[in-house]
Amino acid sequence: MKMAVPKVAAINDLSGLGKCSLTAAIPILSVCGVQAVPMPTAVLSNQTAFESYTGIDLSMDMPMIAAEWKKRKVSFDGIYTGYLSGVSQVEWVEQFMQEFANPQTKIFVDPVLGDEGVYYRGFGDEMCQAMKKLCGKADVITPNLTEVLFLLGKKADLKAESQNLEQIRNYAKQLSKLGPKTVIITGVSQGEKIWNIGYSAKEDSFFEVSTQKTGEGYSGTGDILTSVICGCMIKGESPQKALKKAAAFLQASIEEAVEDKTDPNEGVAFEHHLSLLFD
Ligand code: PXL
Repeated sequence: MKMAVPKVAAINDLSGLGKCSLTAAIPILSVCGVQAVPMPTAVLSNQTAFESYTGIDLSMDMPMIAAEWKKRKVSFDGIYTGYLSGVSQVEWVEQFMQEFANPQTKIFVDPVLGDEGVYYRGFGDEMCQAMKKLCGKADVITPNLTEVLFLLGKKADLKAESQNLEQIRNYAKQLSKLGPKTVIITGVSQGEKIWNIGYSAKEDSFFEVSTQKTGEGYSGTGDILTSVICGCMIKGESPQKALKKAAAFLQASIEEAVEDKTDPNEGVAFEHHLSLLFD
């Protein structure tokens, strides 16, 4: 008999255009054989890097959704958080974890704060401090290098920092001291390569995957990477194997977007490569 379909609460925004957050998480978790139970934090016309957007914040609705889930006695195999709209949502998510996580629940926090050395629109130091606390509740965190530097209170000088992989390994280890057993620093650009650098606190060991750099930065690539890692680890795969699969899937999707000359704000062609992840 097949094992029951595991459930993951996916706490993230729903953006119409940009193939990020929930529009990446839901199909990827499904193809991994995991049920995404979405808790939308906001509904947006498109992700915020386009020249304009419109959105509705769902902070007022999230507690009501959670209350209904409570009535249904839902049990989650995983809780996966991504883009949160502000400090109060981060604090609410902490409470949600307290209420819905059991000892078996794996918690994935993608501490979405910024990229390319700068904060995303509307975020700053206060959001960073809240996110740092949330990372303390996680089993796995997947910051990009900008987020690593913000979380460690360092100047986000990406050009200088991305050159020193030994230093980045050290940062991964430092971040694990906040609480997470696994830290994966994603998308470190160095010359012709993109590095993803993992650290496992339990084994005190590092694991890394590098891919060939193609094209510029595309929307949603971090969300795609974390979603694959989440889906694979919920199915019992090791962080090492999950990262390998995620990087290969992402590379294939990016290569197609480059070939198609896709607007980076639109995201990558992951739909054509989902078979790489088939459960
Ligand atoms: O991919 C991260 C992300 C998620 N959600 C929204 C965003 C972004 C990055 O810009 O704007 C709404």
